[in-house]
Amino acid sequence: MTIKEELERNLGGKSLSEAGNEAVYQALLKLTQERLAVAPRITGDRKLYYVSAEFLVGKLLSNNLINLGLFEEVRSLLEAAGKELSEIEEQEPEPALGNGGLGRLAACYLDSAATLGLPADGVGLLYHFGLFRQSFWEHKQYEKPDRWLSPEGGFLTKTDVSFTVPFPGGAVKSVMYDLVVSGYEGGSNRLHLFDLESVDESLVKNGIDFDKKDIAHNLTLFLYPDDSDDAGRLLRVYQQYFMVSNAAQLILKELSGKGYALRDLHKHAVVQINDTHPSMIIPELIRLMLKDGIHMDEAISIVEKTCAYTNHTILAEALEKWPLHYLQQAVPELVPIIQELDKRVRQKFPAPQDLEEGGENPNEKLWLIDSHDLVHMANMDIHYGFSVNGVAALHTDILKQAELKHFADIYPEKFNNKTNGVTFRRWLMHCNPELSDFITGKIGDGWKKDAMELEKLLQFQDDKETLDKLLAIKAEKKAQLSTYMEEKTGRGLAEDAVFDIQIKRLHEYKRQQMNALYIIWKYQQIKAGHKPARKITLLFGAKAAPAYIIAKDIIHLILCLSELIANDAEVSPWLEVRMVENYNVTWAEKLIPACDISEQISLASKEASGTGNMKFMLNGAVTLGTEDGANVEIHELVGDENICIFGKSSDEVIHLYEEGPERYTPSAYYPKDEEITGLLDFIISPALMRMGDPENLGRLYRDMTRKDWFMALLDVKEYIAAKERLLGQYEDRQAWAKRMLVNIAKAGFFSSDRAIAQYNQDVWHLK
Ligand code: 26V
Repeated sequence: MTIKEELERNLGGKSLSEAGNEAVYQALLKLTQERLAVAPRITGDRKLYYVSAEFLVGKLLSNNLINLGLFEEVRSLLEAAGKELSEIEEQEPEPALGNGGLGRLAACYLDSAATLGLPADGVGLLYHFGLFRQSFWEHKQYEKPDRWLSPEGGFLTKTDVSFTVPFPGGAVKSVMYDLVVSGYEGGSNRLHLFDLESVDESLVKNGIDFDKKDIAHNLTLFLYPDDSDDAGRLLRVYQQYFMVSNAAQLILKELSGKGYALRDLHKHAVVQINDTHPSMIIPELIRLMLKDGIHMDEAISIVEKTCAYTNHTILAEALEKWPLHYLQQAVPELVPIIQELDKRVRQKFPAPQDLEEGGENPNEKLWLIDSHDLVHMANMDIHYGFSVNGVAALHTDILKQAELKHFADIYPEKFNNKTNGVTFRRWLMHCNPELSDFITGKIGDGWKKDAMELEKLLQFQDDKETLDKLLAIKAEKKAQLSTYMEEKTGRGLAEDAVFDIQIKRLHEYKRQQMNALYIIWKYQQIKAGHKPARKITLLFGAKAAPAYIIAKDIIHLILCLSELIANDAEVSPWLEVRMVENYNVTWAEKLIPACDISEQISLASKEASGTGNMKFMLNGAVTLGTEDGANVEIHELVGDENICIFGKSSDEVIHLYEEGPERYTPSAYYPKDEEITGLLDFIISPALMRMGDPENLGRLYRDMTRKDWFMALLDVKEYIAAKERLLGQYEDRQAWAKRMLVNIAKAGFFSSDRAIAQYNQDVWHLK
């Protein structure tokens, strides 16, 4: 049967052109599911379990079609029937099972592991509600629950695997659901998502509120439940334990299913702990081994050889530390094990004998449990895992030389870097088939399996025809984005504007507020008669954590500026600011291919890697960024000519923090620096205060002029100058197209296939 016949059969005999989009989506889903069901399972003697609280997989239909080799054919069949795949995809709910970079990385890594034929399953939780759905009202963010599960289950399959997880209030049972992860023209692995058998969605009443204490019914309702109170934080511990207990039981079940002894665990399984959310898998595996008669010494030594840890941030507030009494309440059976693990560390690294009462104990930072009875999850991972990695060269250096220096000094052999990567199947082939086809036309399709082949494009860097075509494709993607915006918001975009895009979680360290200061500056310039060479369109996409007040104030500022400018007849022909509502993977897939300038402006040292920066580069955007995270490696690869770097270095920033709060103070700029003062005062100007809420704008103004914890004022002038320089360069269209080409050609290093191959070679040793 041809694909066309199969689809028509799935449509009950109707043709593709007769059927509606929903019916076509169901027909494609069925076709894809049937293919996935028979995709050969990747097997091997040694298997990776990638345990993560987040898997931000995004919509799955196109990705599966690509990996099954059906994408081209389906795309042209639909076209012939007068339909577009992107419209059909609108029918698919997006599983938002993650916050941002960390979760999206996990999804890219599963794709690459399957593509490379490595036996690697993901293990996580089946949240009934993904990251909240964001809406804007009166220029403010509101959150609503995002129920993404469809009654038919979509790509999810319920399995008959179930485990019992002990909690003090009584044991609960799990149900395992599977997503097939198909590799590109390869075999398949699984993403195992555990649900609570007794979960009850009716607990969710007002907005995203629910009874946080009813864990027998709420454990898998939400990704990152609000943790602003004790009950919320305790729920996180319960949730994490539910995840790791299921993961550990699954691992041991598969081990014995293959006929291997428990004490050979480390030979046949490797556990990658993705940030500290799954860290309790260490004591849980030990607990299960003790129950099976293995002694503590041996259990510890087996687990040490099985577990590896990835660190994704140096932000202190994101490094998990749980009060011991929470653990006593939620996971009492793990507490004696954690105490034993801590005791062994203390024996090796005791407090100095002559330590005076209240004196500083230099070894305390190595301990699992500190003197305030806080359990440092990362410390457990580092002592009792065999590998610790950062996610970009600079990040790993900072871990080794500063944040985790005390550990790197005692375990130098454990530390390694694995610069992040992204899957080119989703972030080029799927989201930008025009560019993808063009590249293939130029250099063949070898790059799809070996991304380094993209370098072959360099031979065309002075070829006018190639450069013109690159500009034409960018223009086409901008037009498509404009159409999509028009459909979603009723307002399209000026297609000949330069598109400057900042999309990422809203956080002060990512400095969306610094971009807002640029907007104010540009607004004032235009008002003063200095018009730019062409219109500048600044696009934002970002969700702020519901309890993160300043982040929400920054959204408020951006939305107020957006309206102020739109209503100003003098400025609006030259400047436009748009913030998309409910930014998610689907939005990213539309925005990234249309981007000219990629905003990567974090305070140096704070962005562990970034992965958006890689996706933008791959789609021919030029990075405007600080020397931070993977920007450093992008800079090295493309050279000074093809990136725009500004701002203080990570060394300088770290130095400023070390010197204490008096070292950096916004009072050095406000009100001393006239230009900066004019930008900050604008936040509370009558025009803006009328537009917005004085409470939010006033609070943000006070924060930025008195605290500015992430030092936006430190770099803002250099930032404005750098952006102006880049905008100037944009006007030489041929020279710009060459920059685009070099960025695309040099992006091969950032393929997640490369990253996964390195993890396998250095850490996992799967094949
Ligand atoms: C921390 C917290 C803190 C409490 C609120 C909920 C929450 C959720 C997640 C986290 C961990 C954040 C770590 C993270 O997402 N890091 C990002 O990881 C990306 C992939 O490695 C990397 O590209 C980004 O630079 C890094 O910020």
